[in-house]
Amino acid sequence: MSEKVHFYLTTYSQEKVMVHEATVAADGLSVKLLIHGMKLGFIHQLKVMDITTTAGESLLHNTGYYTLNEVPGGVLKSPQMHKMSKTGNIIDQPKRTNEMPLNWSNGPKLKFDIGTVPGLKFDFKEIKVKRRQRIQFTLNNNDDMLHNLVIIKPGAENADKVGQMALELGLDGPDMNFVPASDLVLFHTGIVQPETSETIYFSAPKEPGEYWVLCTFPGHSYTMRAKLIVE
Ligand SMILES: [Cu+2]
Repeated sequence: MSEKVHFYLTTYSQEKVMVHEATVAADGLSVKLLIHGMKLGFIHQLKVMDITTTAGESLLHNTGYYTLNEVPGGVLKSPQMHKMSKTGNIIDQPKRTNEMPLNWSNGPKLKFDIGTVPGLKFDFKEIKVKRRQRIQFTLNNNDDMLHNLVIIKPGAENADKVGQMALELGLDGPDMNFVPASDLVLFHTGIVQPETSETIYFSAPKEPGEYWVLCTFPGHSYTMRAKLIVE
């Protein structure tokens, strides 16, 4: 049965979800998982790798399946704005603009199609634009990890700082797309699943400078870094 179900899934739509936290019970007999990305109606496969008993015996069955039919009191897919996080904070992300602003009657001046490459990198090192230009940015996630794209103010220390702030979001991280509410952040996408894309719209800053383009997904910001050069 499971084999058939799995085949169905691979045929139609398969996505990876992220185990954000795993807490082992005091008696060692169960584990509580905090998972980001589960979808209603989907069958979720869980494969437990390399776990042994204290005596060194491995698991008899290391694969399980779970169909998500409902989430009691939960929210399944994050709307863009005004959502409650797990710790009860209101999430408001006004710097994520997925619709072209209505007053851009001539459309964007520049369109960029950006990709990701394995090894936690964007597929570009720098992009040059002119100040105040209307820009359309599409992040295509071509590898098998979760990524976002965050444009922040210039300054090497600021890239480190925003990466650190994203880590410190803790439990609220996934709900906030790992984007901290900070003045250093100018524009951003949400979390982009593997093999999907997201488009954002923004006007280039009026101050020339070398702005950072980061992925602030935990652990990515040190290598997933590029520049938006505003001339
Ligand atoms: Cu990333």
